[in-house]
Amino acid sequence: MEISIAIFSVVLLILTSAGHYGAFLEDVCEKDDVECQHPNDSTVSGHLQHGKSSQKNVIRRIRNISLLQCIKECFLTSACTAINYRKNWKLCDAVADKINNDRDLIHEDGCIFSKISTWYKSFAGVCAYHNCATGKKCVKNRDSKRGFTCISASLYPPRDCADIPRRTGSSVYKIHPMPSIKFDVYCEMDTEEGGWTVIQRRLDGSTNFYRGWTAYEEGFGNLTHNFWLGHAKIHKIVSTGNYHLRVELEDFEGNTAWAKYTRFYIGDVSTNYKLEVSGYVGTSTAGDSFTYHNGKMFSTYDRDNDIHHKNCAVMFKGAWWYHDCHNSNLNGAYLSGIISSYADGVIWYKWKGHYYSLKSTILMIKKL
Ligand SMILES: [Ca+2]
Repeated sequence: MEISIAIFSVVLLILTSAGHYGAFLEDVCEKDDVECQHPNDSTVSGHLQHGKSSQKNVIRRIRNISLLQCIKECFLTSACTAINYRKNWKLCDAVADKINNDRDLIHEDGCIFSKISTWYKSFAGVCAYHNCATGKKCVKNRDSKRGFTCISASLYPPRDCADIPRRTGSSVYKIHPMPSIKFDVYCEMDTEEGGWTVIQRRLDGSTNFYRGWTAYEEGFGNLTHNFWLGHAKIHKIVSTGNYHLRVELEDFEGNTAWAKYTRFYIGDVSTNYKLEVSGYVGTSTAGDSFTYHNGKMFSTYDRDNDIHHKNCAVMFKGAWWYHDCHNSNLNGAYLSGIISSYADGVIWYKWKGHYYSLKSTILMIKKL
């Protein structure tokens, strides 16, 4: 018995050490994941400082790129001197500060800091010695004498509110969820570190929310006041990554509450804009009145996609991802406080019950 275990161990040892090391790295590491490949890849020169970041003067934030792409983006961006790279989020900061002393860096678990001066310039190709003005980006251009041209910041535009610097404040901004698609949204920069894209807001009863399918699809209202952004736009935004949802509520006595979900997604028109919501955050103060609607299609008075034998949108004077029928009805009739009718106002059941119509609501989303 002991002999067979010994033989087995020897075979195992041979199998695991027989020259498979290189193949192992290739299997595990993504092609351009320099941190993973390092130090076996002799073409890489950069110095990586693990667990560090610079919080000063972040000039660009780029999502969903590799560490090597992040270094390259820094070379292409005028005034960039270093990067912060958060591997878990594939999040790249281009930093413009001169970091003379490593004591200027702060400790941040999971973040990699790297000075651009420790990398081969040739890595950036023809853009290695660009002289683009601040705020511009160098791009390869074979037709140009220099081999490159400088493009303005508007040509590498924000994909959502999280790409817009917080210091610019809450306001309406144009975002570009996909290269060929752009539209205006309201960005909330003051709540929970900012960067939130608002998809619904109700502040008073001056806007009618009892509208049909097409209105909810296209959106309505005024982005600086009461509005529904529109399913088509919401779908395009949430299709670009994983999104959080934050719900802000206020009653007529000045009390506020919020609820947060770590995943929010709506499908396209072929799914009737089916809702996917999960990950209710336990520290939320409003209670969970939305998970009930997970997996449900959207319904309006002229499009009944709920399982109730009647039309929930008509019964509760709203438009929502009704089931049988609702735990929340934030597009319901604006009825101002305590109501005698059943659940047809602006309702968040777990906070104020079925007989209280809220004063204000905000639904906003942010990419992870
Ligand atoms: Ca029905």
